[in-house]
Amino acid sequence: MARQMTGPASSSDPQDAATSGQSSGGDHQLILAIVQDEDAGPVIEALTRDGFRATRINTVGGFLRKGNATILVGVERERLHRALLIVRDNCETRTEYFVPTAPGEVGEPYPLDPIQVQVGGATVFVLDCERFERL
Ligand code: 2BA
Repeated sequence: MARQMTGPASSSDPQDAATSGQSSGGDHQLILAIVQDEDAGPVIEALTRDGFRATRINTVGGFLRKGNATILVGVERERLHRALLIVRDNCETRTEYFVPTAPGEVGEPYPLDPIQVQVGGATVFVLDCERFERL
């Protein structure tokens, strides 16, 4: 049976709500924060210390092709601001270099001058959570 973590039961599926009364809907949001590898540990630690639950997924940035981390945090709407502050306070801006390449006349592409890019603090998406359950 589904366990409700917080808040009143309010499912988007009336049948589910009637049978279990255990799902919770529009009072939650999902933070999807893409952070640099070095910052992921401190962000997760600070979030959990403050009572948030978080999941880290190891990801790779499309531009630099360098490992980063995507952190998922399901939060009650009234705690969203606090969670975002924690993410912000634990992420740094760093300088990285991207080496573009040009096609070679024969065989391998050859490297051009490195381009400097500023990475981070964090890239954050906040999504309304239609439904949230712990089963
Ligand atoms: P990457 O795609 O590896 O991008 C690393 C950094 O390279 C970016 O830092 C930005 O400064 C630069 N960059 C990215 N795409 C570029 C482009 N087309 N032209 C010139 N410079 C470019 P951030 O903006 O801080 O992004 C850090 C990481 O966050 C990204 O790693 C990517 O994994 C993610 N990200 C950023 N914006 C996103 C978006 N709109 N959708 C999905 N993921 C995103």
